[in-house]
Amino acid sequence: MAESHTWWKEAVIYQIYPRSFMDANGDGIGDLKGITQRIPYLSKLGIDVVWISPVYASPNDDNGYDISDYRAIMKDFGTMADFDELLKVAHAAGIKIVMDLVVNHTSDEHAWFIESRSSRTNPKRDYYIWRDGKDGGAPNNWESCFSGPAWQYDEATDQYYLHLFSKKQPDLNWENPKVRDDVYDLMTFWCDKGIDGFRMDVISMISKDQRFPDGPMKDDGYGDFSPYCISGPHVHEFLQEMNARVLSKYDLLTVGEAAGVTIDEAKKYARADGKELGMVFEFEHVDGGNGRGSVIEKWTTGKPKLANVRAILNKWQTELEGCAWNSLYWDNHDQPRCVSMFGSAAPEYRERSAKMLATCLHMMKGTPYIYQGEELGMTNTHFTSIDDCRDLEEKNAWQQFVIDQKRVSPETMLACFDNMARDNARTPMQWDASVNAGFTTGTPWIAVNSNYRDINAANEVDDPASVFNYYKKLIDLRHTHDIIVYGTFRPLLEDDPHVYAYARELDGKRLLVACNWTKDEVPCTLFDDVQGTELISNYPENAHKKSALQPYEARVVLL
Ligand code: TEU
Ligand code: CA
Repeated sequence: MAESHTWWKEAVIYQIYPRSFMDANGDGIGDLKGITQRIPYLSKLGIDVVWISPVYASPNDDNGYDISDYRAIMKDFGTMADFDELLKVAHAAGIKIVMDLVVNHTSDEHAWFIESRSSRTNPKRDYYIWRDGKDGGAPNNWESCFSGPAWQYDEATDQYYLHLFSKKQPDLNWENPKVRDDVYDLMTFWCDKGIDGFRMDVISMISKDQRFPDGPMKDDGYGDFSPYCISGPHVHEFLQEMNARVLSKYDLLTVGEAAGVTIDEAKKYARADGKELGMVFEFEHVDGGNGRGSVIEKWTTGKPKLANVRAILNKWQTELEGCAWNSLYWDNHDQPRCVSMFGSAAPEYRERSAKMLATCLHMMKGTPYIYQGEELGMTNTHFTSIDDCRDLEEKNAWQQFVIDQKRVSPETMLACFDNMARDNARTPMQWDASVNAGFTTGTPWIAVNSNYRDINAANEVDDPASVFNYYKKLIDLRHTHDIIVYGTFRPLLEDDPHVYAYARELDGKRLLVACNWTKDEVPCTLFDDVQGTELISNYPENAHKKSALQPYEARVVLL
């Protein structure tokens, strides 16, 4: 099937974590008015779409991924009028707005759950997943993503409810058609307001194996739910129904966050005929398979290996070709900063490696996502104690592995947090060198990264050699060269220990891309004797060396 051309395949998406982006009222928490103030900055960068992490009413157990009212704006972030103003200003600037749809679960403070837990006979009881205990304990051995059992005992009705995330995030029962009707209604509410799409939180988990069997034992003594909750028996039926009932009625970008998704499943979620979603976020290149090793569970001080990352991304590039559309990302609000994880945050290499990583990703086939601050080369922060942490994933892991199980020393756990805690991505956006990096005039809800005086937007926006303007140029290139959007992907140098190289081909044109993933000069003859136009590099064109790539050098040549 010839590849269909559409706006969201040609777009570059910018993710905003509203709590940490810009605080307009001085309470130390980012808000909608703050985002509106920064639309000119986003226009200058040249992005096409903003994906905003959840802004709905929430008690913030998981910073908004625990929603208590889908039709109201979280008080911390402002009002519905503020949202309407942001949508208007963004659209006037030619920027589309994509909302974060979190419907695998709600907050336990949502009206549906308050009714559901009130009695076994309440009409909303089956909006959630309630089961009797077994052998005096939970219905099965599953562990939640945030440590501890995935079942919470509720004394009032002597049953357990399922929560694959925190106990304040009870899973919705998607088997119940009334739940699906209510979800489609709330989606329609936002589509009718004029939004331009949805990022769908853990959408691969909405269909569970209704037998709820024990999962394979993990090394922390709990069972793994993923064989029974990821890409479950009815997930595609539900998404095709969602598409028919809502998505197909609007011109939307849809991207499913699909933890655990395989290539074969991705071809169903992001099928080319558009009957489910537009694309998915796969996790393979940011999970343990990327060669980073493990101290315990996801936690490690290790770094990914080029061979692993390349094999994973090349597989996704080549195997989805013509069948489904890729999303492209290094960073988001759940991941450490890419320059720290995949590149080098060392002062002598930070900018070069940030530009190299950006080149490596943005010249691939798929829709690229830029996470707030990635375009500045922002880095991981440093945790001196658990008190520096705000994220419940970190706090719960600390309690489980350091305090309760004593399996990891405090020093090692803090080193793991430095390497990969989600809070690394959630420190305030660094706007300038003023107090709190210009993010707030109040006390920020989470500490600003101490390097904000050196790394901030004010230092970069007018500097043609900055990471910001490198990202801007990559975005411009994608907007002007169809080969970058629609060209086929062909791996090159697949066994090279240092260089990630590939070609893109379209209508007889060829794009050569090569990226040195190391801090050393390495041999590379890819560009020797080729006649072409250099589209971008993180080294001056007159500084290239024959048959070599310099530390973290990236080159893109159009033949
Ligand atoms: O993340 C789902 C998810 O898979 C994460 O648990 C991720 O694997 C983990 O954070 C990596 O350490 C989504 C949201 O992006 C995340 O912020 C929420 O906490 C989670 O769902 C629950 O809504
Ligand atoms: Ca605020």
